[in-house]
Amino acid sequence: MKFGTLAACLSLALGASASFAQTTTLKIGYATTKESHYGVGSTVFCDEVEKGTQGRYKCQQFPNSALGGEREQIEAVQLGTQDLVNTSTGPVGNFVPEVKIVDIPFLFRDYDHARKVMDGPIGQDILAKFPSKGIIALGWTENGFRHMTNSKRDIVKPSDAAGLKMRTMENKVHMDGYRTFGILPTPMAFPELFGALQQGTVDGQENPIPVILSSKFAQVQNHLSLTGHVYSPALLLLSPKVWNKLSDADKKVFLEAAQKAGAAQRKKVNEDEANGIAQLEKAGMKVTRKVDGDAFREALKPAYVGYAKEFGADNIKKISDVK
Ligand code: EAX
Repeated sequence: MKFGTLAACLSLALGASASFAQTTTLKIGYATTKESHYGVGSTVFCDEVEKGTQGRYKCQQFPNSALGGEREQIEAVQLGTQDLVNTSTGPVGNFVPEVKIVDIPFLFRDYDHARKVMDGPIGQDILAKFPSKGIIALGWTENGFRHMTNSKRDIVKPSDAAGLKMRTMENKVHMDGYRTFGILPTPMAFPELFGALQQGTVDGQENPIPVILSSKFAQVQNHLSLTGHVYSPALLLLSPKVWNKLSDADKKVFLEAAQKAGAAQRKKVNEDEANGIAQLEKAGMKVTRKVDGDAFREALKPAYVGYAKEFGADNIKKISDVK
């Protein structure tokens, strides 16, 4: 074959391969529905990555805990058998202990305070702790302020919650705090929760309005108390197996996509907070709006002694002092 013909064939072949660039499909999982705050955030992330990589990276979404509970999915991301998870910090402290400080009850005043901490040096420093544990934290998304639901009674003060068997996340910081309210904490993976509430294996649970809404807990719980006892951050976690193959330009695309996902997820949380309580009331839940927050904070004091020992009183103060 003449040199000229060979060169022409080669350039054709190269041109063809460039236009049929390899498409990688990323598996992303989360606990709730595609229409929920996690679904909104995950969809924005996926759309931005596909756009920013000219289609070289696409997502396949697995909502509704299709890939298992959050702990299971985090393990799969660490192992590389799952590419991404959009997860609450609930079980994350078992992988990256530095995360646990943000799970302390009544640590955050409101959404503005929480978002400022996560987006500021404290929150960003926590993200930097993940790579050494075999996980890439692309950014903070959001689950929301957690409220208590149960099938037995209104909860206004801790003594109303005392004796209730409440499902909790697999999170020692939460469980130590809830015990001071007299609650009997029962750690359980999220996929088992609806059934446990339906069968009465547990009396109640605690979750943000967006989760209570999208998981239709009004079907199995008739009391909602707006305790707001914990701010539940969430994270977009990526497998290092994917990250290490990315060009610097694609890494930037992934990080920017995570920022946009976090903003979209927070916006959906705002919307659910604004409209969700009325929807839950309409669905039959009796809502206690006036909760004695001071009584809960007072009850929590013994747990704070343990938190100060574990995380350092100064580090806790650094978070509460963020204005
Ligand atoms: O992240 O397990 C929980 O209660 C979480 O809030 C839920 O899976 C959403």
